[in-house]
Amino acid sequence: MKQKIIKTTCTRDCPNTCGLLAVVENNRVVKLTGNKEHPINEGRSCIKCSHYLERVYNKERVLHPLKKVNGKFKRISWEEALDEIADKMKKICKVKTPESILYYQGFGARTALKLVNRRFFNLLGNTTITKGTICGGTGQGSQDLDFGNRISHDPRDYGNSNSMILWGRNPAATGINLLSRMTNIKKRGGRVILIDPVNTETAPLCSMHIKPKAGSDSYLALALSRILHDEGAEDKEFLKEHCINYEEYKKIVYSHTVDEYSELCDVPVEQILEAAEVIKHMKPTAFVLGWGLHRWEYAHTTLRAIDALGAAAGSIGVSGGGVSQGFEEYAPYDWNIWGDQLQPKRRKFYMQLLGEELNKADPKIEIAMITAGNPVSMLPDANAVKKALSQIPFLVVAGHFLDDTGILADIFLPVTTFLEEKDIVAAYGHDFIGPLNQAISPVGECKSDFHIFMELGKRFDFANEYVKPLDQWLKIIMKPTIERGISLEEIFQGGTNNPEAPKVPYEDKKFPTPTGKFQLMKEFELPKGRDQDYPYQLMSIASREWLCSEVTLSEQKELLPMKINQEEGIKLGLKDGDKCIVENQFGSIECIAKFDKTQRRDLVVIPRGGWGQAKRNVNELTRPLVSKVGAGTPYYETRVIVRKMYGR
Ligand SMILES: Nc1nc2c(c(=O)[nH]1)N[C@H]1C(S)=C(S)[C@@H](COP(=O)(O)OP(=O)(O)OC[C@H]3O[C@@H](n4cnc5c(=O)[nH]c(N)nc54)[C@H](O)[C@@H]3O)O[C@H]1N2
Ligand SMILES: Nc1nc2c(c(=O)[nH]1)N[C@H]1C(S)=C(S)[C@@H](COP(=O)(O)OP(=O)(O)OC[C@H]3O[C@@H](n4cnc5c(=O)[nH]c(N)nc54)[C@H](O)[C@@H]3O)O[C@H]1N2
Ligand SMILES: [Mo]
Repeated sequence: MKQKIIKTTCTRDCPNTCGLLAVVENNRVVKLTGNKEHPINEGRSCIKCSHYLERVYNKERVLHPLKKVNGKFKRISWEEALDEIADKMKKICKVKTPESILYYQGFGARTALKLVNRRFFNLLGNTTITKGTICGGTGQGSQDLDFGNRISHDPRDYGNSNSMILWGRNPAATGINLLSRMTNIKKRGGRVILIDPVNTETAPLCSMHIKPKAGSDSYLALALSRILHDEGAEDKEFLKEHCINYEEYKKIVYSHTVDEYSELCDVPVEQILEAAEVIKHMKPTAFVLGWGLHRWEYAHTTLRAIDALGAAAGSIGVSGGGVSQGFEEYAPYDWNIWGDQLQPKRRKFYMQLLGEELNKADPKIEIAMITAGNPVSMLPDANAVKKALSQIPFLVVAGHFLDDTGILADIFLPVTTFLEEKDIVAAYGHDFIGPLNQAISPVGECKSDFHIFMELGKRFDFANEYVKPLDQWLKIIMKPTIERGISLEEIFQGGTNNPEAPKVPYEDKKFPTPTGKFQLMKEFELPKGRDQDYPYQLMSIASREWLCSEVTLSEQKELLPMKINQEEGIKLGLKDGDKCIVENQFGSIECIAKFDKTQRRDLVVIPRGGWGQAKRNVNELTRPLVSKVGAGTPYYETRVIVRKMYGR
């Protein structure tokens, strides 16, 4: 059998954005593996990749357009589907206002060509779009305050680190590219410390695991800085020469003793001292922050206290050091193509408050289109989101499966996977720009978002300026990168580093802040958490086995696991493996209790991403809220009670 090997890149919502090789026989991908030539993943790939073909060729995948008639989906043609969508949109624009049309773009895939999606709605008029983010906004917002711009170290630079502090990150599940770099630090005699309230799969891979009270890390960062200051081990030159607000920051650091901090973050003093020893003696220290840290209302205090600790530790602008959080995955593209400048005055809904925004909308939403997202499973207060989306007169969903959002659609449009597409993708975990060379033709009648929007665009009077061939749009969108000397051919042959990306950010100690200096935090406020009468903090974190809500129904036969400290479980009358109820003011779900002897007693852990259809949606319990900085989503500001289930 003749085989083809196609170089492509994973576009799934994950910081790794691995370079992959698709082995193709007879227009079918028979194997998907890591590409050894890719400088970041170097041939590695994760469990999600090895199972991805099961998703591409899954019998639950939708392969032709569907329309709901009398509550049941029936197959229709693309012509019918697109005509109906275009007619309804034109009518609403005429008899009401484009404001009654909502576009919601999820985080499913963030490739170059996706920029034309929102452009379509901007050309249509002052349609409603979303603001805020359900992923990394808080980290970006906070680091922008300190550094002027959030720029992270290239993962390859960890080859120069002598220690690493993984703070609220779970690379064993979410970050395959970090694992070998962690191992190499340990091999060189350095230490890798994990700071995470949860016992994750990453903990056994680290030299030490510190488990602070969830959401209280700013106290831990301040305690570490206080020890450095007490011992005269702070980076005096950097703090005095390259920072502003040093006196104010020092006052915050000295506002508590190490013992008081230890109590506030619930970490034994000995552990804080041990971590301080590593920061003092194993320089440079790379502080590597995850996304878990973001999901708190006051997450900026944590981020900013860690940035400041990085400054005190002498990590900033230093090879092998840094406080790295993430990368701008849209960096290589021309943002004008989104076309938001065409609609400067328009309504925007907070993504994370979608249920509430839809309920109070005036004018109300008549048509909504959702692409690459599953808001019913992934937004907080899922019950409210589901109810509000169900009430929209005409809902169009473009995706792969009839997930919790898909099943609400009036028209469902089946979309290709990245293996069926030509495109370009950048990452939020590194600076490498990767190609999507089309490996196979579309499965069934699926079409890419790009082709859907082009064909929809043909039906409108702005078609002339909107409808262009794919290669032409790619050239337009990639213009800034092409101007930096990179050709598209180079990208399609394997990819390239973003030429703008520094290997060691801020090596020149110049910061794009208004003062040109690193801005240390000068205020500190961390109010007491809410709902203290509910005993457990609910940590709804990423699962190692699956990605966000990309699961199928047949994989969701069991109830969600809920990890609880063994003694707490026994206190509640539970046995390991018992069914239980987890509930609060937002909802109630059934779970299977899984005992963990060493887990913190004040929290329970339930993986995110399950579907309500399978009684596995943890977001039926989460609080809809916007973080104080960066318009992020504080999913973990949620507390619950756990009850034994009787009589079932
Ligand atoms: N297998 C898999 N991979 C994924 C995903 C997935 O669902 N599954 N999701 C993808 C997405 S969308 C993203 S954004 C990334 C996320 O990547 P990560 O940030 O690595 O993963 P998370 O589970 O979101 O959070 C990491 C850890 O933060 C911890 N954490 C939460 N709150 C706190 C706190 O207050 N203090 C401290 N110190 N730690 C805290 C959690 O316990 C969790 O273990 O991964 C991507 N990759
Ligand atoms: N409780 C709780 N909830 C959370 C989080 C948490 O920590 N706790 N984390 C949050 C985070 S970090 C994130 S990023 C969000 C993710 O929230 P979403 O982006 O809504 O979730 P996904 O499950 O990634 O949904 C993406 C969907 O798009 C589809 N898809 C993939 N590629 C394409 C494409 O090219 N076109 C189209 N049309 N569809 C495509 C996929 O099949 C999938 O169904 O969830 C958030 N939700
Ligand atoms: Mo995310």
